[in-house]
Amino acid sequence: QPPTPRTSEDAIEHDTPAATGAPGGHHRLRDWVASIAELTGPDAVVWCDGSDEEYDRLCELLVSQGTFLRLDPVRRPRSFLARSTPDDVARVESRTFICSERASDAGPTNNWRAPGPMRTELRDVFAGSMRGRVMYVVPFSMGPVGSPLAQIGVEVTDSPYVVVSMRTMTRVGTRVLEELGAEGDFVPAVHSVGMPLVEADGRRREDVPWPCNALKYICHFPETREIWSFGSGYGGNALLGKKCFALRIASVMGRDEGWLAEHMLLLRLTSPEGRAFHVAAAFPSACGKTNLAMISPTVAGWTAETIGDDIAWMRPGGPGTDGRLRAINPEAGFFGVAPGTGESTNPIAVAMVASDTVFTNVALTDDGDVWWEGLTDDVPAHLVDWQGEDWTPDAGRPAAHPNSRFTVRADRCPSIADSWQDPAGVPIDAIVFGGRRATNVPLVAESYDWAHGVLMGATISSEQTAAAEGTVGALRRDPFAMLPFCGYNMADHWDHWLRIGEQLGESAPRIFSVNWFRKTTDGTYLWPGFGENSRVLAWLLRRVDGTARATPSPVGLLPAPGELEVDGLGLAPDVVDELFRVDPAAWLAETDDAEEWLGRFGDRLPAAITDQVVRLRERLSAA
Ligand code: GTP
Ligand code: SPV
Ligand code: MN
Repeated sequence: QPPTPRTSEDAIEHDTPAATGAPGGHHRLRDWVASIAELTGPDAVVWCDGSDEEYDRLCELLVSQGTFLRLDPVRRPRSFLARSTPDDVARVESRTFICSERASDAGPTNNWRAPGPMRTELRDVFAGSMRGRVMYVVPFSMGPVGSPLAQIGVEVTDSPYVVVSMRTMTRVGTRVLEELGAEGDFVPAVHSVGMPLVEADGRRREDVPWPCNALKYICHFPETREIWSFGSGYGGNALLGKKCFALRIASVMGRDEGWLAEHMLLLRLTSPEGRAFHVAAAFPSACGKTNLAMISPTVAGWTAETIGDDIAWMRPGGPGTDGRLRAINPEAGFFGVAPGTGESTNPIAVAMVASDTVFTNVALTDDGDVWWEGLTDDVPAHLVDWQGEDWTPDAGRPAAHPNSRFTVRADRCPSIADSWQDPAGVPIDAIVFGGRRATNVPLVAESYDWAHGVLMGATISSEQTAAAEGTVGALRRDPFAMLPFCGYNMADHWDHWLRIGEQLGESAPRIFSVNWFRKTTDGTYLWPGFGENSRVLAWLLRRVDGTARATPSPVGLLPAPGELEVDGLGLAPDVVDELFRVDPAAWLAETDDAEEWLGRFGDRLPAAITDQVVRLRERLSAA
């Protein structure tokens, strides 16, 4: 049912919007919210309390507006399907800007814009952008409320879809305002879908199920720690606690304050002897973080528990602690890729989304449930695809968008660790870097030392996925899996890592590289992946506890013959050889390419990285 049409007089009456649920104490927060309302001109301002009632009410509203379709309450309780417009399905890296005072602080891998002109441009696009809509104020905590590692943000948005998603993905509401008190610091984050319901001439227009704007801006001001996002309703563009705050802004905070904000999953593994390890792993978007975070180990005696699937904030322990690197998951939910998530690949995620989940851009079954490629082996004979069109298996196009997603609270995850909300974080034993590489990169390699590990992270390359706009399959460098997410000069980020390594000294985690995606010449994966990746984890954690052997190779330490448990996989010996084959000629070419790419950073490139490239070349030439 569309909203009741109103007249221009109504809009004028609402120019000083009524504020519901406004807090008393924090004047800076109240003044900022009032200034955004004045700029954007909503009908009303609603302060969100984060309650279940509020969540249910907004879901009902989304159903009545046609944004949400309620799924069958027996097959998929308390769950909804949203369909975006076809041009708002992924992050827009070309419209993502870092507006630091100096261009050199954004570095060659970010789109830089001067803050002054960008502010002027943003004032123009945001002026009146919420007319006819409600502006929601969403106070949120990244990290357990009150944890010394947590940070607070406030997102104002004209999208109820964003409010319910933020409620799932972060800790929202009154308890956050209490924590903020009267003077607490917060990151201000402004979001508008950019489709006012009152035109400039005062005429009211009807809303659409997925409002957005062809013009998009995802802007970050690192010095003032502000976020402005316009024109998109999609996850990474609109849920501003996630990539915008927890990575781009937080990486700058971490640089200034001595900690790390990384695009990493967090996993707790327990060995057959009962020793617990914690692994942090960085893979580019849609390269397997959620899957690894929810792994069901196939190696006898090992168990795995999930702590986070996308972002880790890590800090060297302060005085009074053991001095190790401690990590929290700043999020409270999972925004995961649906396609490829099935009973055989990720049964934990399948169980996790059995209820209480919002699905975006997946297909709808005839009995009111959801489906996507890879959910089941047999394909339903009829579906409604992600664009709302009839679909049959011979349609010649996927039923679910390749970047379709589920949004669900972390506590719905059957493998969630008891310690996932530990305010002190968990101590990290191993850091893993990976990408999607059909050739060259071995299944697993251990770095020779911390600086070599930083080179491994700095030179991650991966075939482009559907998680951002661009040509799927094209090879691109994605250092630390942070190419689209580092809020400052990437070379300074490596320098920051080198310093943290020095600070950690003997207690530093070991660093490894992995690649689950190596292929045969005819294009099939050499490694079974998913649960079998536990075999690789078991080896690398055995390295941490000093019980597994390795052999040197030019690119790192590889499992010594027989040390990687491959029994029962039915892999031919030449497949295992191929998984670990390091072709010096191909690697020298790869190193040329990496060096040329590193050259873009000029004299910001840390000397230790240049030195590591020299050593890599020496090892390759000697091979
Ligand atoms: P973002 O949420 O975009 O950051 O993605 P992610 O890194 O969490 O990736 P995710 O775990 O959702 O996996 C993305 C795609 O890779 C899915 O289609 C998975 O099925 C597939 N995938 C994950 N792990 C493996 C693996 O070990 N082997 C193979 N072949 N595919 C995998
Ligand atoms: C990614 O692209 O890395 C994601 C999805 O995790 S988004 O939240 O859109 O960034
Ligand atoms: Mn991600």
